[in-house]
Amino acid sequence: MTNKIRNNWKLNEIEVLFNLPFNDLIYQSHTIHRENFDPNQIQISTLLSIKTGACPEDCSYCSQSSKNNTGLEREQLMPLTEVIQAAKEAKSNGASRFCMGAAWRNPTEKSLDKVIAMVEAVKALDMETCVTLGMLNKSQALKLKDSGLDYYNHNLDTSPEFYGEVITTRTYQDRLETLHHVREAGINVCSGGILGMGETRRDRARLLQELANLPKQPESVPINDLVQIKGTPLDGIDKLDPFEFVRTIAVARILMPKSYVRLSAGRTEMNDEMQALCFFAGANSMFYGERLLTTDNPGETHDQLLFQRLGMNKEVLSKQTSEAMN
Ligand code: SAM
Ligand code: DTB
Ligand code: SF4
Repeated sequence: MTNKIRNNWKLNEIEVLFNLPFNDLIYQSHTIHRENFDPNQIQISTLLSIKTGACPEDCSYCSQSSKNNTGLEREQLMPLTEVIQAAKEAKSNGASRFCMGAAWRNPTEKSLDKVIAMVEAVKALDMETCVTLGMLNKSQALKLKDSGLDYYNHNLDTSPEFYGEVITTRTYQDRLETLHHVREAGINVCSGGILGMGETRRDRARLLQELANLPKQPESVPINDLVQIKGTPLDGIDKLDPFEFVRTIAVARILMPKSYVRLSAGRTEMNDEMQALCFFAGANSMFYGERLLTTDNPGETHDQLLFQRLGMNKEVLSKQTSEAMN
C-alpha cells in the first residue's frame, strides 16, 4: 500500500477497488486512513444557509431551485448580525469551521462584498470559514482569498457522463473552471458529490476519478447521500444500498489519502452503525448541527453521544490550517 498522492488514476483501477470484497476494501482504506490521520479525530463543520431559495439553476436534487416546486420560502441575504450569532453558537457547540451557503448561480459584486464582511466577522471569532456561492470568476476568487476565506465548496456532484441528467443550466466544465479559480487564488478546495441519484457504480467511480485527478486534490471531499425532497424530480428514486455508500467513502479515502472525506448530507437516514462504518472506511469530517441548508441533520446531542460511544473526538484545527500556521 502506498501513501503517495496520484493524479493519474485510471477508471479500471478504480473499478477494481469498487469490486473488491467489502472487507478487503475497507481494510485497505482504513489502513491508508490510519497512515495519514488520527482515526479517532473528526473535523466538524456547521452549515448556515445565508440566502435561501429562488435559485435560477435547475439541479434536480435541490429544494432551492426555482424550477422545483418544493414550497420552500425564499429568503433575502441574511443580515450580518444574524450570521455572527449563528457562528458564535456553532463555535460554542464545538464546530471548528463555519460554512455559509447561498442559492445563487454566481454572486454579484454587491452581494460578494456582503459575504466578504461575513467571512471577516466569522474569522474574527477564530473559526475556519467556508462559503459556497455558485460559480466564481478569477477576480471574485482573489477577492475572497484577500478576505481570509479558508475553503470554497463547489461540488462536481456526479460523473461528467451522468451530469446532464441532473443539471442542465451549467456545465461540468463551468464547475471545473470555478474550481480552477479557487485553487489558483490559494483558497482550499472543498469538492465532492451526491450519491443515490440513479447513477451507476461506474458514475461513482468517474466522479472520484475526476476529483482525484484534479491538478491538486481537494483538501475536503464531501460525499452526500441524496436527501429526497418532495417536489424535486429525484424524489422517490430507489435508495442506494448503504454498503455501496460505504464503498464509495472507502474508495475516496484510497484515491485521496490526505483529503478530509466528509460524511455529508443524508445522515438522518443512516443508523449509527452505518456512520461508524463510514468512519472506519475513512470518513473523518461531518456537518454538525440541527440543520444542513434547508433540511434536517442529526442534532448535536445525538452526535455528541455517538462520538462518546465510539471514543471519537472533535478536531480543533484541520491539518491544513495547523500546517499553514507552522
Ligand atoms: N448554490 C451553490 C452551488 O450549487 O454551488 C451552493 C449550495 S448547493 C446547495 C451545495 C451542494 O449541496 C450541491 O452541490 C449538492 O452537492 C449538495 N446538495 C444540495 N441539495 C442536496 C440534496 N437534496 N441531497 C444531497 N446533497 C445536496
Ligand atoms: C455539501 O456538499 N453538502 C452541503 C454543503 N456542501 C453546502 C449541503 C447539503 C445540502 C443538503 C440539502 C439541504 O439541506 O438543502
Ligand atoms: Fe441552486 Fe446550488 Fe440548489 Fe443548484 S444546488 S439549485 S445551484 S442552490
